[in-house]
Amino acid sequence: MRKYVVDAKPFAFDFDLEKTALLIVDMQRDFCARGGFGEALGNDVTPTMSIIPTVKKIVEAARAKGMFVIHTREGHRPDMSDCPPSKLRRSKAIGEDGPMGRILIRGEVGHDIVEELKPLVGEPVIDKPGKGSFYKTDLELILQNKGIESLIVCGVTTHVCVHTTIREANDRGYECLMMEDGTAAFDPADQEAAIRMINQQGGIFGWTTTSDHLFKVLK
Ligand code: TIU
Repeated sequence: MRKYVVDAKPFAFDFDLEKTALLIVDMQRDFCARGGFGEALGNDVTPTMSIIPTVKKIVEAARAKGMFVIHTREGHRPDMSDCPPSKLRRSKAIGEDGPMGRILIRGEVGHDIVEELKPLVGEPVIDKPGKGSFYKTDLELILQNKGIESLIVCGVTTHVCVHTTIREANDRGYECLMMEDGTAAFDPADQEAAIRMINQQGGIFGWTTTSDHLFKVLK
């Protein structure tokens, strides 16, 4: 048992390091670089690119403490047989050719995680077809096998894949701490709203904090 307590909203978040995983959601070029899915949807990717150094510091602090680290990637098979027609109707760019290869397709440069946050050997990478990290993946099995009870969550975008993942995790009994400066939405208004939606009502979906508070305890 290695207990830590982080200053957080709406109140302090305590976790056992041995039962906690750092979950890094979709830090892919398709969301955090120019010419990817994010831009194809009409967004400015400056906010998602700008958190890369902070997420890097968070993952390095977690690794230094021996915390379990998991990465996710949103995307589809090259034949797109796992892409619901309903998703494609509203996100027509999926599968189209872009400057980083076919958009949101596994194996393409744009689909992969940004160089700065490259997973290390032994860190699972969960390929997911949807916004949530639990839907049609083996994430829950991996967490159960590792005895994980709490998740520290970083990644993009806060209001879409990070939120969906935290909501899925809540219903499965996991306690989630979302990193305010280790997550980003394309629009700062969505970022602000997404943070509030997690920690409101006594922590309806969990806790939020900033990296300075986390580094105070993971030093
Ligand atoms: N569109 C948007 O904000 N996000 C996504 O489509 N996927 C993720 O958040 N990863």
